[in-house]
Amino acid sequence: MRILLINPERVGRGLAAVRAMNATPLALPILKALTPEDIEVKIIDENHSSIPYGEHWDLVGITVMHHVSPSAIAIANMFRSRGIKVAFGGFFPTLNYEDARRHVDSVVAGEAEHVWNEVISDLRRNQLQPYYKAKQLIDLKDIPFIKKECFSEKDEFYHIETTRGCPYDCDFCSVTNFYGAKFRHRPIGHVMRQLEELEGKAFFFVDDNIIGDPAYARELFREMIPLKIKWSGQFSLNRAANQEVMRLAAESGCQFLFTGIESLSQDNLQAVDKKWAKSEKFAEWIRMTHDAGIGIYGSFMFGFEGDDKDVFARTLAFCEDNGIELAMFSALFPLHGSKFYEQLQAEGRIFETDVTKFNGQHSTFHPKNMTSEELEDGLRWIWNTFYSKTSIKKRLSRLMQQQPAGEDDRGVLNTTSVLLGLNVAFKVAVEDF
Ligand code: B12
Ligand code: SF4
Repeated sequence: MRILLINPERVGRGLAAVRAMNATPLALPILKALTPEDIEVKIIDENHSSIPYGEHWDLVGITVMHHVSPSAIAIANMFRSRGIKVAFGGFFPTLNYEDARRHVDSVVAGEAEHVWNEVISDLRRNQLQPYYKAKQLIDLKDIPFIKKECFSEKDEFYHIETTRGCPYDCDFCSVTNFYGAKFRHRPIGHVMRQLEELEGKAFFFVDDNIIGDPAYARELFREMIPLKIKWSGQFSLNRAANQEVMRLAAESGCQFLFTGIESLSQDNLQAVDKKWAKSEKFAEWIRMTHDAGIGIYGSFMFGFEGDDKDVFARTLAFCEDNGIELAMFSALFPLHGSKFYEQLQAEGRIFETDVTKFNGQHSTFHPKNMTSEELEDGLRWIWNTFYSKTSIKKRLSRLMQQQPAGEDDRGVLNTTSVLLGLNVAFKVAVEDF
């Protein structure tokens, strides 16, 4: 038997940046690791390889976020028109089952670890069911060990996870709806074995908050120090105040952390239930992260109820004044499956019907204090200005003085090189904005 697993091509601008941060989405190597060895499994990330439509497959599995669902449906149609069975998994089919089920033979809702075996045995008997969903969230000791060969040689770094879920529940986010309110941990021994298997490249921890539980993180980072790896991940900026854990993160090889700062206005943050965020502390927490030797990849959103068209200039000044090395700027958008979506839908403010536009690059609903055009113009302006030569120099000068760009004796890039390289990749990517 042969199974093909697909990550559909990213939708929207900025493909150059995606290529610079190339990594196989973790769901697919997990599925491969869960599949019995007598079945051949091929993984295709459409961002880097073309889909082998001409070959025979017993099942095609596609991982689908909401905004890529039209192209995932087109891929499914191509295979199904040739009599090949298709299954969807991930956020789109789980949170939009009625929309998804019409286009596929099977929907695997929620986590795959406890149901993939059943999918395989039904497939062998030619009795694939239309819907699979595990009865409960898994114990993270059941995340399978993944052999290196399940990842692609083209990966710039490997995805890995230590926890699932998030201790918070912001209104605009769908993570808690999908993964539940419980913050779960993977046994540290399992994480270590996985890191050792994948040794040789840098890592990105896909956890929503790698320091969500500081006690667990402390123990994990201590264990990781002897591995001498380089890694990045995501955290909530308030954790920067815990200097012990930040120092251990740096010692264990952390180069930069992605963090959803979202807005500099406390009223905006309050309105979307981003409880932990204290805007008057942001500058101090960024400084503490830098003091630990870790770079900041900040994510900002625009179009909150309190945002007017001056918000872009204020945010740029904040990023430059605080030496934020890397940033992502998005139009706030109502993610399907979030409380914010329900609220805007009830108020009749969502005007966009094209789901591919729900990726942060477009205005999709009527903001209160600016027009949709002002939102899109402001967004284009801040991307271009932040990734201009002048701004890159200003923001990275501190880092470059501390540590010149370079690599270690195994050829792994140091923090300055990584952040400089990513700025250049984003600079190229924004040229088509
Ligand atoms: C890492 C990550 C990324 C990475 C990698 C993306 C990727 N394809 O993996 C990068 C940085 C590229 C990224 C980008 C974006 N992301 Co993102 N990302 C994540 C994050 C933090 C973790 C994903 C992950 O690897 N989890 C671990 C794996 C193991 O879990 P999983 O993917 O859910 O898979 C499990 C099940 O879902 C299931 N499953 C999944 N797929 C399949 C397929 C089949 C066939 C089967 C059977 C089962 C199955 O089995 C797996 C094991 O149990 C999630 C948040 C989260 N906690 O999930 C957001 C998330 C997926 N991203 C999101 C968004 C919106 C984006 C962006 C639009 C952000 C932006 N503004 O640019 C872009 C879009 C990129 C694109 N493709 O167009 C949203 C999607 C919401 C939605 N309803 O669709 C999420 C949920 C975050 C959120 N705040 O809600 N992202
Ligand atoms: S936005 Fe970030 S902090 Fe808020 S619930 Fe989602 S993952 Fe958690």
